[in-house]
Amino acid sequence: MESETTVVVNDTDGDGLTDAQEIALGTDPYDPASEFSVDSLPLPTTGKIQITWPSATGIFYRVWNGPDLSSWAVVRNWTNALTPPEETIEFDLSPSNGFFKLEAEIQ
Ligand SMILES: [Ca+2]
Repeated sequence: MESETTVVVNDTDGDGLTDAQEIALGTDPYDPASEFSVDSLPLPTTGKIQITWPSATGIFYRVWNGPDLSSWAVVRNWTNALTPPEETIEFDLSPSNGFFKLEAEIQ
């Protein structure tokens, strides 16, 4: 059994996040393919783009959007995980929605 200190500092799967960070984010600390990342999927028939990321209860998320990598605007302010283990939101597909970034915070 791992001690709390071991969980806090170990990166068992070697993906750059500690086991404690992965447990908090809802990813698997033993699987390097289980990562905190954002997937986007254009939905041509609806004219929208779907943004999906892994989520966990107790974690708050904020979503940003911008036409380039230097101009950002908040499109969803800090919100607790609504549908863990995954969150999905949709936006209109337009040139001004070129890039998205996601922040996660344990509060
Ligand atoms: Ca890890």
